[in-house]
Amino acid sequence: MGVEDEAKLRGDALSGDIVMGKSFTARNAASDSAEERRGALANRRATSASRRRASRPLDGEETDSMAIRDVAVAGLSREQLLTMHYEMVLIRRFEEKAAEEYTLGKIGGFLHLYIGQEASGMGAISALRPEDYIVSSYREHGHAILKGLDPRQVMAELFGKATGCSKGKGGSMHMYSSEHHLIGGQAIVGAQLPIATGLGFSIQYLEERRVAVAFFGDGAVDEGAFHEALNLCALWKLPVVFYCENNQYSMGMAVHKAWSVSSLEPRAAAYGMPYARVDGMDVFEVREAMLQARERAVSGNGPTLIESVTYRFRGHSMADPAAYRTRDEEKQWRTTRDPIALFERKLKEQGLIRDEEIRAHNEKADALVEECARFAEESPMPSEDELYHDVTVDGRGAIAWRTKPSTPRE
Ligand SMILES: Cc1ncc(C[n+]2csc(CCOP(=O)(O)OP(=O)(O)O)c2C)c(N)n1
Ligand SMILES: [Mg+2]
Repeated sequence: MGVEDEAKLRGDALSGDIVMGKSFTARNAASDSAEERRGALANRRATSASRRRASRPLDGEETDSMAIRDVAVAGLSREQLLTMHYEMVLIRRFEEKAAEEYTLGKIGGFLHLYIGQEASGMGAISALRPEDYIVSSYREHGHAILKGLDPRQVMAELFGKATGCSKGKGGSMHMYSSEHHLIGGQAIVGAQLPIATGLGFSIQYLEERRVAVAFFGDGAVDEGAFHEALNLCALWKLPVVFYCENNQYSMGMAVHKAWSVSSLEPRAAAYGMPYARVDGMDVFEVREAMLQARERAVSGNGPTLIESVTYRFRGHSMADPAAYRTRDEEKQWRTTRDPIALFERKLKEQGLIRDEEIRAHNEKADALVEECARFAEESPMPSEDELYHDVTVDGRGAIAWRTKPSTPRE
């Protein structure tokens, strides 16, 4: 993708914030009919979809005719590696589509994209088992999909619809699925660390063989909750993995301006905890570290702190023009460290993927995210009654009382 395309995308993202406000309403009011609006929407979506396809960089030589080898890499079969490639493409496409829908006013609230961090999520979650818990931040759409949630339900949640994974009541920052053991996206920076600690305690208490993984950003390590969680987990040898996705910025604050040390190693050492620093743009490196941390945890040897060094390619949220860093810095990362392009290059070097397979994955992901948006659009809004459901575990408490048929609400 050229810098100009990126600038255009950024422009779109920014105009999205305006679109959410007055100008969107004005344009809607001016439009002659609902049908006309739907047509305009479809056209805009189609244009953006083709721009997304056109902008996807293919890395390296054309390999359509190359001989494919069916060898395992890092213990992963070609089939598994291709699935990982597809899933990384899918979560990027999903976010691009979400950005587009946000600019169209279909998604309310904030929207934090995971673009650029795909290998960090894929490597980590591929090392986990379905029964393992994960707790994440508000930048969790990719985590949710990689953990097995249906992308349609994730998109519907973004749209605030009843078919969303949190019944439309959570939105972008609160994806949740007890079935997939995703114990939430958390909007409070650092909240996921004590929650993972609690999950770790329950795993140990119930003598289960699984782990709880907290996914958090570099900003969360300056919260008191980080220190409380690490201390208790280390003291009680709880089966927890602390996975810091250091994308080098917390909102507009660069890590080197916020940390008095250059890595999290001293902080892990403060709690006598094993530590690993990995290249978050390298799926294999991340996966290996998470496999080791998981093994340590389920063997009763306690928690690990992993620092995955990565980069978010977009602003903190759709509302952020990222004025605190240079376009050159972003370009450098996008053109030389794109985690999907790096993975493709590795697979090509090993003779494990053809360009036609890369293209097919992109097309399949594009088709799926279009379907997700259609599904979300056509889904109903939650009913008013939903406000009172899932609020207390056992139906007791003030809110449950207020919803008793015999109790007037006002
Ligand atoms: C306790 C708390 N303090 C401040 C905020 C406001 N806030 C939202 S996101 C954010 C930055 C967090 O950055 P980081 O942890 O690096 O995660 P990233 O956004 O980079 O994934 C801040 C300060 C908040 N949500 N919660
Ligand atoms: Mg960060």
